[in-house]
Amino acid sequence: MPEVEDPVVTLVRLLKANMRVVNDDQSVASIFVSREWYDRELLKNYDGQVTAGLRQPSQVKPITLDHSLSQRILNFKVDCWVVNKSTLKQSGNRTRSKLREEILRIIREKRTKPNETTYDFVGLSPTTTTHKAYEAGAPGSLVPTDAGWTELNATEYAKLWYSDDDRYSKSHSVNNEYALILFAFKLELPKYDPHENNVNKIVLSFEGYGTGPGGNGTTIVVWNHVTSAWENAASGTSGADETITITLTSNLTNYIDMDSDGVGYIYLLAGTSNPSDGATAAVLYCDYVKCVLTVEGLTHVKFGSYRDVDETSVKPFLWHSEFMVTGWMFENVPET
Ligand SMILES: [Ca+2]
Repeated sequence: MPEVEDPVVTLVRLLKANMRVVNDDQSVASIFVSREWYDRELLKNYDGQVTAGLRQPSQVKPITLDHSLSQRILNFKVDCWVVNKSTLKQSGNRTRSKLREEILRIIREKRTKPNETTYDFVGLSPTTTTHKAYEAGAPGSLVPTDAGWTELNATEYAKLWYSDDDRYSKSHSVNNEYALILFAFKLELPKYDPHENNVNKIVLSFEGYGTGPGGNGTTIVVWNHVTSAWENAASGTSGADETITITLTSNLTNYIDMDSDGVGYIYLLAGTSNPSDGATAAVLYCDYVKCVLTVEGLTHVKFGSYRDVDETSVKPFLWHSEFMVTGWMFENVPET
């Protein structure tokens, strides 16, 4: 059974993963999202800071007569801060307005899935240090650490950013060998609270298709680092875009490979279902790929009140808004 994740960790991840504040010059504002507390030093390097914590009483409410099923109601406080400074692309007050709207948007849009995080390749390139993509041609599946993998270049990465029918393709024409793509998803983990044990569902989706002399088809598999094997194969037989999905709900830690720094990786391998015959190539096309993780615990969030609490008696001005956010989770606890 997965462990219940600290709800503050879940809320911080939700805000962090979805935060998109765009400056007036179209650049993306740098927003630091963390647990409490506010750190004025941090604002020298960031355009804004957002914190979340449980600073009000929370409660456990029985749902059934015997109290076995209960609802835990969590009263969060979320704060955002911006200071006026010369490096801001717009006034501090304007950045704060955008940040306030962004927090309102995220909580409302994700109200029934605050515990779900989508990892995809949007904006990534060989120079980024999150998820990675590699290609190879081989007689069978290669392990994630195989020396035969070549990382995609920047142009190729960009083709994975969106589901937009702009596809990366790997063509391979060695007899009896397959075209392969490896995706390494790097999970967002809080430094002191790795959530490997909190994950209760992993859904991997590959959008694309494969062709070969023996017919169309794509096969995807996920890496089990305990058995050192590719498992849970799913496949499609289309010669045009289709989405192939692997859904995992048990033994999940076997598929989250933690490195020595406590960072978790999930590896997905996609390949043509048929090899090349040496004359006609096996070609694998990928339009978009994603990994969706769900954690145990917080399942709903909604807004209470919010207000601005600026500090204009100090220089530089500190633009500050605070939000009351209610979250809840359901728990089934047997009597002992
Ligand atoms: Ca694409």
